[in-house]
Amino acid sequence: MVKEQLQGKNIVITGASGGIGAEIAKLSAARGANLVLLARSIDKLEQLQTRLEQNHQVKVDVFQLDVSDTEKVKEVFEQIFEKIGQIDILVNNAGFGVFREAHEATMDEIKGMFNVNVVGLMACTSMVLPRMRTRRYGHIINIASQAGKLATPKSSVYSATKHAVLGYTNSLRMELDDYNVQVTSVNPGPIATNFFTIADEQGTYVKNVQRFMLQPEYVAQKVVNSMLTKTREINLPRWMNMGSVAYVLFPRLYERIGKRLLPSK
Ligand code: NJP
Repeated sequence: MVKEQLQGKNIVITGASGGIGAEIAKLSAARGANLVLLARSIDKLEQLQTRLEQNHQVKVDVFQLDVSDTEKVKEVFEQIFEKIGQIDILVNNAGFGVFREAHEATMDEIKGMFNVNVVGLMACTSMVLPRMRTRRYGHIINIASQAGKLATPKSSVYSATKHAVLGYTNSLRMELDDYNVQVTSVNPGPIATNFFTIADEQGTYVKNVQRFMLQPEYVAQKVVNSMLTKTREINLPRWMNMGSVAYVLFPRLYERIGKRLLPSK
């Protein structure tokens, strides 16, 4: 993608206070995009805002937002529209996981994951859809997961949320195809971020997948390169996506082997 393509565009990123979201913010600013950064940790957002505005000729706005609070989502997006006019690209990145077997997951964890990963993502998307459809312009990028394609033991709830994100994203793409609005899902494998502080309290999974871990900068680079292009999905690493293809083709075999061989959580 040519660098100029993002120059002066308005990009909103949820979950921008760390991990992949913060890396996407840095790379987008380096390409001249103006940013609106959202997360609960307003102090971290403000630090990133200062750094990006110092290093690049861009405007960065920040808002404190828990995406699971749908009333607040509406309020914040109305403030964003008032402040910057149009949103060209929405990156739905906020999310978390707790790796437990289904029988161990509490209702609070189940509702928490669905409210952030699914309902929050849909709430933010709903706020940009009317204007993107009217303008016949825009790009919605949903950070899903390989867990949205490939079920693994000990991630039943997290995996269910990401399957939901992919179902929603695939429908959305068809609904928006005639409106020139692009829709991309991003399905990475494990990435070295703070995600695992909550997801994998014991550190077992991190230890088992250490050698496969992607770096957040690499994932962010792929996401930013896809902006305003017709990219259906980003699957990282490529070989891991072969697993989800094999799952579709040979589900029984996969589950028989997978329950023993998949990296233990
Ligand atoms: O995780 P982390 P990642 N409302 O923990 C924010 C997916 N993914 O960058 O609110 C608003 O470093 C949180 O900010 P704060 C994953 O499912 C990951 O790895 O201030 N924001 C922070 O900025 C997720 O969708 C892996 O605490 C909320 C950010 O989200 C996305 O990648 C693999 C929030 C999380 O940063 C980014 O995760 C994969 C809320 N209620 C998919 N709750 C992986 N890391 O291995 C959290 O396939 N945030």
